[in-house]
Amino acid sequence: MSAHRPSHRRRRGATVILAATAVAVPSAAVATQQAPSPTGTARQTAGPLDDTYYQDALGKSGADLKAALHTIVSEQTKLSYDEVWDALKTTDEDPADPSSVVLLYTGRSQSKSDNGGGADQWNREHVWAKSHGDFGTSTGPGTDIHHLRPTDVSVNSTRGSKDFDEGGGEVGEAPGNYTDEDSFEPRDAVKGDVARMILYMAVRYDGDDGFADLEPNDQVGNGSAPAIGRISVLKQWNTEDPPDAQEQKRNEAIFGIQKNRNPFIDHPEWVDSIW
Ligand SMILES: [Ca+2]
Ligand SMILES: [Ca+2]
Repeated sequence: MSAHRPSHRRRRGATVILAATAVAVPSAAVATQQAPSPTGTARQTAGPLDDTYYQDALGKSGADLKAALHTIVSEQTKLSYDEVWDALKTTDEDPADPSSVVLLYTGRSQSKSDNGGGADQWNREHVWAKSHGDFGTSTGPGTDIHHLRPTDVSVNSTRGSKDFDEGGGEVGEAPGNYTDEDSFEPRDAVKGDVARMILYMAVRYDGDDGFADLEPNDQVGNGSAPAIGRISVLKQWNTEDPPDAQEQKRNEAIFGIQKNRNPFIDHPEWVDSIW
């Protein structure tokens, strides 16, 4: 056993004592403890791993927060495109049926083994369309499972590389999803998930690792530019569809595989702090 093991920055024992004390103190004192911090606008809610994984990001806002998160999430294990198949079978497993995955846009539960190129099989959708920044499927953004999801092959094809915005005609094969010539609107239950995946990609990829600097903007029709729109709509979706238990569970599963997290699932309020 090492004699010089560094002490943890936060003492687990102290946290436990504080929690026990809070139960006993009068409610007025609790209210005082929970008053907003004087630093103001960046309202911070408690999230998992605040004392460890996120300790260098806490208390920051705007560009400083984005830079801190970039450093944190860039430390990761990277998968090959082939390894993505098996990873998605874990991260997107149907909680009601361990032999199936749940498809992103249709919400359909489908056998894990029914993947491939057939029109109604499932394949690997790049929510940040890979042509936006032209990163392909070599190890990097194209194999980052934070934004890779099982989807119906032909629905994936209908989404294509369109930017995200509201409006259009309903997608026949995927009710609740809408599309027109230049944009795609996912169903309500995954709107926030899509927003948080896109914004994770913007924070993770800053042009310092051989791939383009991915950033959102407020337009559609971005083509092959390393941009996805529209940020004003994504921000709205992040608010309307907050992270649920399933999305949080997926983030934990990815943390086990890639060893990095999507900060906006843990702290959705950071979206408005940065953008
Ligand atoms: Ca959701
Ligand atoms: Ca970026």
